[in-house]
Amino acid sequence: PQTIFLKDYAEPHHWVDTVHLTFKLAPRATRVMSKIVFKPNEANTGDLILNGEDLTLLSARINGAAIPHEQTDRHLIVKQADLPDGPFTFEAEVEISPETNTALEGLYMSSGMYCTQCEAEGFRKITYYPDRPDVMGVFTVRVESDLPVMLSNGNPQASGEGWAEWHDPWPKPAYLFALVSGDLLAHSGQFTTMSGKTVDLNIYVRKGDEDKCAFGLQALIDSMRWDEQVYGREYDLDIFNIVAVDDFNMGAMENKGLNIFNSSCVLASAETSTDATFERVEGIIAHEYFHNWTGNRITCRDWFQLCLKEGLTVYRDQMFSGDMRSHAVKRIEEVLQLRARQFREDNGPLAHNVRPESFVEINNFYTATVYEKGAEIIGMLRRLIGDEAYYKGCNLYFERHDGQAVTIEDWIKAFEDVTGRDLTHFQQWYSQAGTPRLSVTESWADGSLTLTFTQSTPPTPGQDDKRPQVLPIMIGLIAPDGSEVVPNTVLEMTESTQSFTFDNLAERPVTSILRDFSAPVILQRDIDAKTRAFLLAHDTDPFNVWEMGRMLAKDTLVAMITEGTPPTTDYLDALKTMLSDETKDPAFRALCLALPSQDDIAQTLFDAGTTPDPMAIYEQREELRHILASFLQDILPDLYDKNDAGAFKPDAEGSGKRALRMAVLSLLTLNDQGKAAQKLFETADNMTEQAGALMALLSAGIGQEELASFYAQWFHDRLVMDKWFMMQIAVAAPLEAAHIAQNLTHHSDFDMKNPNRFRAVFGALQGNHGGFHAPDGAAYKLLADWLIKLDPLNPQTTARMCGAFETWKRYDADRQSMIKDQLKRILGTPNLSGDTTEMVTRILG
Ligand code: DPP
Ligand code: ZN
Repeated sequence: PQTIFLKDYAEPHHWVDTVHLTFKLAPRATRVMSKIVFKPNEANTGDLILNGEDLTLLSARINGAAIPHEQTDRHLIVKQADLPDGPFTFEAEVEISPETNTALEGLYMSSGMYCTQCEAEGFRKITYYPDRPDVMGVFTVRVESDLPVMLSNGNPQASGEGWAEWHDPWPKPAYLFALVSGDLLAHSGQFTTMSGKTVDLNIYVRKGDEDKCAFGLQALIDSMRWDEQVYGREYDLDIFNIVAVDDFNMGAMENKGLNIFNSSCVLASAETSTDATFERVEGIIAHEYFHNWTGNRITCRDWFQLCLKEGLTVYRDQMFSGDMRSHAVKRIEEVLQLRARQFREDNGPLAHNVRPESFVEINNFYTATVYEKGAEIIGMLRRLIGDEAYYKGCNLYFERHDGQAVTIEDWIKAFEDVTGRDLTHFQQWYSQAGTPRLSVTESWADGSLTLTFTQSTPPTPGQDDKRPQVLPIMIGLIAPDGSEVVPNTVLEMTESTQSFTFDNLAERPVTSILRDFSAPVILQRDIDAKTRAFLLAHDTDPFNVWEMGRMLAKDTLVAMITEGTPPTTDYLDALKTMLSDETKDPAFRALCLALPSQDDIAQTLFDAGTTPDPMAIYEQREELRHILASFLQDILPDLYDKNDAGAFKPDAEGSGKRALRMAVLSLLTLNDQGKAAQKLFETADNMTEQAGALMALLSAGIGQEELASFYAQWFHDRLVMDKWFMMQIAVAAPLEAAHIAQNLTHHSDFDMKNPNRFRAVFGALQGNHGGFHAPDGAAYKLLADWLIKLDPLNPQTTARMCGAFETWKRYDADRQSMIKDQLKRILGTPNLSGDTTEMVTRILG
């Protein structure tokens, strides 16, 4: 495999004008006829270089005549000397086999339907083409199929018995191409845009799923309206189609006018989907829709710029979800995710820049760093320049680059131009990996408070010396009586050490630092118990209130694990007060009740210089759950009853109540031998509560009967079955997890070719920290066995799942050596894919 470098970027030798494609669909012998009008790039002339993989070439012509060409297993090349002067038409016919395409990249089949996934480099498995995002063409597509529904990008142009033609007027790179054909039903609606155009909306699904589309359709309509109201962006075709596909490597894909979704990210119904699923569906529908402007109308020059569209689009979908639900709750959930996935990545061997400088397989860079840290950068930019300049800059970017394939520099330049600021230093967020550590000291004299911040970023692979980053640090100052004397203020830190002074203060205030988590850093603050309790009670920033509670919970667990110290009454009382405070949003209280994850505690211990012992972490966390259940026993039943949300509605209010109710139930089950949970399991009319009850029972070591009846009730529903697989592994005791997972791989409903099912089992296993790191190494071996089996079928999903091992250097010598052995065994597998080779090599370091 070859390493590709950002610094080597060169424009293509040829641009594309128009593309005509005809697909004669057949499971093992699909014919693809292409007719592409090329024009030479006068700025960089040379051979015609087309990508193509796994294609059988039947014919190739230029301007109607056969041509001399070279063919490798990756390219078709026509020498410059053999090309006509000026524009020319290239025509080819190839044969491909969608039915045997298990990699789910290019054109493939899923449950009897044809579908495509072309991002990043899948189009080259469909036909010969300059498969790079800076080459944009106008596509016209004819589909010939035995199946009734035939879809492609753009607007429908003509159709007849067994064929349909689509035309997309907007030039696009090949990665946004899509085609679907199947025996599908549409759930339809309409949207009238800000300029009064009517757009037809369809969600296409397999028969039997049509009653799970209403929520997704509403989310689409809400997204379309939001992008008009907030960013002034209107939709630009007559039709917008979404298709649900069961076998899909990612969550969803933003193909122009034809989004393709993993069915788990679009289908939703009260009976089969949890509130978390509803929230995810809403967020992903928005995400893919928002790509229409940030990604499609303006795309990436090359794949190193992936964060240009992903970071920005994640930021946009986060803002949307906050507007639809609660910004405070959403922000806490984002930070939990960021810490669990991105900080974890930044702290290990896979750390990389938000804009990487080299890769072997771009599919390996669809990461938390590119997506979530990429989104944090946009949020910081907005905080630094303010809302008005942010939207002005976005507008300038949209106007200036519409129809272009651009870079991070182009994005930043728009904000420099509207603000007159030099953002060179800020832009370093894209080119320096690692999570900054931020510490702070305070000094007080004569009515002046001085905050002195120090930042440093630990080395990451290939980057030993780090420079200070630009940090927007939002703070507030609170007087001893609880009144806020300095409201939200953004301090702009640019140096390694920097002080900020606040004068004319009557009394020494308490400082609330890094409000709303205004920068993606690890804040190291020595804070005494009194100050923490004060902030817990008086801070006006909900994020920091939660954060204080979080720190208390973490300190409690760390003390239990390392010193055997029982929880302090400070912590227990604070939690009780918080839970009983009915002025606080139930969703927020649920987040406060949730304990830090085992993985989070492991990283915390490691950062503090202690080798984490996964068994001790598991046991002490369980012990704390029991202590909480007993300490809170007076209030739990009442909290449980009061937060019955009644008839199911997947909105913020209902889901907040259910979240709190389920968190309470999990503890209550430790007190009542499962009575309340068993009752709820039987009577619940929605999956949130049914699954919540089952999880509460399983977490308490009971519930096997309910698990069996859950199967009997839901075995016909593949998405609920994913939950059934996942739940029992996720909460298994450490010494049983690998065994349960292994047994489930023999279950007749296990199908390794379906990424959702594979992830249900092995994602749950790696997510069960104690189980994954059980002392016998059984889980390491089991995962490695299955990664080796999956790799020849689906390299992309295999490579991504290797991330389970990325934290291996945290642990003791025994575990390190067991993991290393498994990684080496994977790496030693004959014909291992480039995807997996790159990941394992990087993890081994
Ligand atoms: N479909 C993936 C996403 O939307 C990749 N573009 O993030
Ligand atoms: Zn995206």
